[in-house]
Amino acid sequence: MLTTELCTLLGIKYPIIQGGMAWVATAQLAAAVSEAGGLGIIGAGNAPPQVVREEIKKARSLTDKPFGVNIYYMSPYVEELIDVVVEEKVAVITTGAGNPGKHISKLKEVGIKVFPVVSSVALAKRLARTGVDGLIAEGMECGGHVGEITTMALVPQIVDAVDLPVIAAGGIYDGRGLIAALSLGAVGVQMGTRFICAEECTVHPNYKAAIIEAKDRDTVLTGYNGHYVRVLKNKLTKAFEELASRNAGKEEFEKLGAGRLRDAVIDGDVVMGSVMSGQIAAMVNKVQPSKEIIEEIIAEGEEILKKLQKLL
Ligand code: TUI
Repeated sequence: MLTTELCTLLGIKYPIIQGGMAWVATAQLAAAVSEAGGLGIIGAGNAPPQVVREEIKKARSLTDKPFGVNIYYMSPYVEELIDVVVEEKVAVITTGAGNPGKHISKLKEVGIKVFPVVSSVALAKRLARTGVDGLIAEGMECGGHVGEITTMALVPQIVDAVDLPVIAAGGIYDGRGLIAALSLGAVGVQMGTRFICAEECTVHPNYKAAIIEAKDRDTVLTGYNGHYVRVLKNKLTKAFEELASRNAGKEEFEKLGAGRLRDAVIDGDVVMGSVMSGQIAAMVNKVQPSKEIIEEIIAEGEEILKKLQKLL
């Protein structure tokens, strides 16, 4: 069976973790992914601590397998959220958009494993020194906020730069992506976009349909001054392009973007909402149960390993 050191480290069956997508990664999705043998993640996003606590309790009622919480370090509730995950003793946290260094000792005291998401070698080296358990190297093929380096180039550089387990993210859809990531030195993969189209994912059906309909060139980077977000092209991205064409300032970008992810995820506004998606959207062509997604990837990965073995 296809297994890696990540499985032992996290107590999971398969080396697949689900992205901690704000608004998207609810308790239902996280529990389904964990129940299927991966690591499900609740995306805390900007949600208040009490909401996140309820989500943790809900996930616990749906699975007795380990799951995690993603903490978005731009949230106004970071300190309270750390208290929640410590009190609830979640197995793992992944972190984004910030440095969890000052919370490591508090988290370690209750045995919580910490996996920050990073998008550059410099950031990977800096966070590796804080005592984290591993890193998630996120290439710019991913959805949402992106760095500048592709998964193919980023993962081996981070693997070489740190003495920690590295999980590859960005551009991974199937068994081919999983084996490619392992070949680059990763111990597992994190996948977001494909899990948006999991049956158990609670996003509005319009969001799933938009991903299913997307073709290879249908994502675009929007943003300003090195801060870019990958989303599906729509009327909102046209409005962002207009801002960019007249060199609008940060305030105008922020005003136009405010609340748009929620509009897409909850209300199903895929016209003026922010439909964050990775470049693999074009490969997603149906809604499937999380268990089927995971088992398909593992079966494909095992077939590829057998084929590759014959090359020797
Ligand atoms: O965070 C992401 N991707 C995201 S966040 C997002 S939008 C959102 N909207 C509402 C609520 C919450 C989120 C869409 N996509 N990726 C993880 C990531 N983090 N990539 C890079 C980083 C990062 C960046 C800077 C990590 C650390 C860092 O700085 C560390 C330091 O030292 O300050």
